[in-house]
Amino acid sequence: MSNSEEREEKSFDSVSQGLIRAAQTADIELVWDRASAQTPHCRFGVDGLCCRLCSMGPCRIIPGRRDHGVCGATADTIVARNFVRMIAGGAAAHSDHGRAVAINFIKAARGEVPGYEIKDEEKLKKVADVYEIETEGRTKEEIAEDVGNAALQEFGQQMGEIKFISRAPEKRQQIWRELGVVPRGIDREIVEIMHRTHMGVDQDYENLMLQGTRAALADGWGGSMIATELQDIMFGTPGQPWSDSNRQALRSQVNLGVLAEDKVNIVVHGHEPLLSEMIVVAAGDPEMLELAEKVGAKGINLAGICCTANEVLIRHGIPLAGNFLQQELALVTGAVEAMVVDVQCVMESLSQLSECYHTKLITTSEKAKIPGAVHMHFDEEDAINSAKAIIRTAIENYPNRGEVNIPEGEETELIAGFSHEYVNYMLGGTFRGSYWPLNSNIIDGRIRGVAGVVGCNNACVVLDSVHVPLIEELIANDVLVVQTGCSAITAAKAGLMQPETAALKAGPGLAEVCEAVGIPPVLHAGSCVDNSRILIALTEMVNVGKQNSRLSLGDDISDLPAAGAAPEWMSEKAISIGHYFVASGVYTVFGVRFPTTGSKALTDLLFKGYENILGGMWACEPDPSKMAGLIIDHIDKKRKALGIEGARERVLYDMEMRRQLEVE
Ligand code: SF4
Ligand code: MSK
Repeated sequence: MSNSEEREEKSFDSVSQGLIRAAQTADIELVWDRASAQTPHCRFGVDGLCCRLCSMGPCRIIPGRRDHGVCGATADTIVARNFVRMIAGGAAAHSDHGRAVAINFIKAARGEVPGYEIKDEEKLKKVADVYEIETEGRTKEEIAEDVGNAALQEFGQQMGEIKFISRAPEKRQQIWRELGVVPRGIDREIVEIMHRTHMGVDQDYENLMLQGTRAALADGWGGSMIATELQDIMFGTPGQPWSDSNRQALRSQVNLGVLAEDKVNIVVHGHEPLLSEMIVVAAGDPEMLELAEKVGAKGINLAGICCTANEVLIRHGIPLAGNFLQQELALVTGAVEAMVVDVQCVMESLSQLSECYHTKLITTSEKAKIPGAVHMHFDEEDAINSAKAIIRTAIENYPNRGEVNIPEGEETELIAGFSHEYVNYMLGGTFRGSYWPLNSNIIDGRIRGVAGVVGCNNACVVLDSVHVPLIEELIANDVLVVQTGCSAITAAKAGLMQPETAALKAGPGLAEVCEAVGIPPVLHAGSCVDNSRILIALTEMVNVGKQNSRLSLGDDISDLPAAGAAPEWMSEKAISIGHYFVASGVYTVFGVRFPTTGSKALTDLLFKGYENILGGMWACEPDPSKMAGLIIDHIDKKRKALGIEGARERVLYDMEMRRQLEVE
């Protein structure tokens, strides 16, 4: 195989293939080249069997030959410590995001950050209710300040329980309390992992996992949920923004073809929407547009990468340039005047790559600087002017543009913005918004079950090659798919987020429901922190059954015919998300590989034992069709337990079916 064919094999998405070829012609190194240079990966690292927690090590376990580290630590201890440290890393990232949002939220309520406001009063009151904050006779700003303070104090809380735990089904809360894994405070659980995994502390893998579980719950039902809820109140809940007349999902476009040849292209990348929201506002400012015209551009074109992209998509319809592995390819188009990054999932390679093009790589967070990038501090207290300064830098860079290679006409349509509130509204209507039609359609078998398919891309697997076939097979088998993160961007690129997809690719039952309601069979719910929306949606499905026993799907999330997947995961955040889903009672399948293979005892606990303890459990399966099979089998098992099974064959979504669809 030629070098060129090898590189094409790195992407399932043809737009990316073209740009990978362009980079190769220009002799430019990309993520796939570095991945290839790193293989074969160190086996100790892959299996989680390497410990470098003290300077008597690093210690590596070779089963049967070298079973202990210098201190006597076993494979089970070493693998568990590494795994829970991954949870701590992921939970810290999401939660620090949530903290930044909470601080800004308080300032917005006090009127200290011009440009930010309290938009969604309905949601504010709901969240205030959870925090037991008085709302009667108070202004939205007064309520918001109390909500912000209540949320912020949960990061440093030392005792008691974080409040959003009370939103989970009662049975779930009881399981957590009996196990002693209810988070006391968000930061406390993360710090305790770092303490317990220090040399010579917690050396019992099951006990380590209890703390891993508590920290993961502090992420999903804590930091991530705070980020989602407060962002919605400040920026508007997707699909249900601050006005009944404006309830709608947003149409947009996806893939690198959204870059414009005749406009100043600014790509926002990272995770926190505090800055990108202001960039959206400033990009429409007449002063900025006039400036763009002066340098010969026909306007300013915003697009996003990764979860910052998802945030501005679901609230403003800003197009998605691409997912995680496409960040370098955006620069390879030669058409990006500025790539503006905040935190998380930003590759350091962008700095070297930007030297090959005219693109200015602009870091904006004090927490995330990159040598070689231009740092323009984003000051929330002067947000609009900070955003304008960044946009001005991009505009001034437009005349420096050289040859461009935009894959024009290659963008795909999508609709997005399926927050839990919008799904509620779509299913039940304005006056009786409810999940009851969803439960009803599951009970009568039109919808087989629900799967949350989320997570990253990973340079160790062909870009998008696991996400797309998995999702296609799930919907062909009447499984409604809800998505976040880079996986959502992948499905959008494959055209799966268009309402027409239901008739073309979904099974007959799911297609009928989607056509009746007017939704695609694959719903874009937002960014990584918005996985908390899926927790609330699952809880709502349980609650519907409490209101009407004929619509019951059990007493707990673990009773639902539902599952989760991260087919091409790569980050610590994905592990934290996966574990809070498992701890919430969800069967969760990861692709690529799993970082606990060095310990049979720990892997058995996660993959089997947890079913009896937590109701949810992990699985790992790199093959998309086998992964779909695991998810569908699990959904069928839950349907059977609920007494709502019905004979149905699994549709195997093979290449022939895919070819036929393409011909049609
Ligand atoms: Fe080795 Fe134990 Fe030190 Fe880890 S903590 S590096 S296993 S001696
Ligand atoms: S951005 S964590 S690569 S989903 Fe949320 Fe994508 Fe994974 Fe980052």
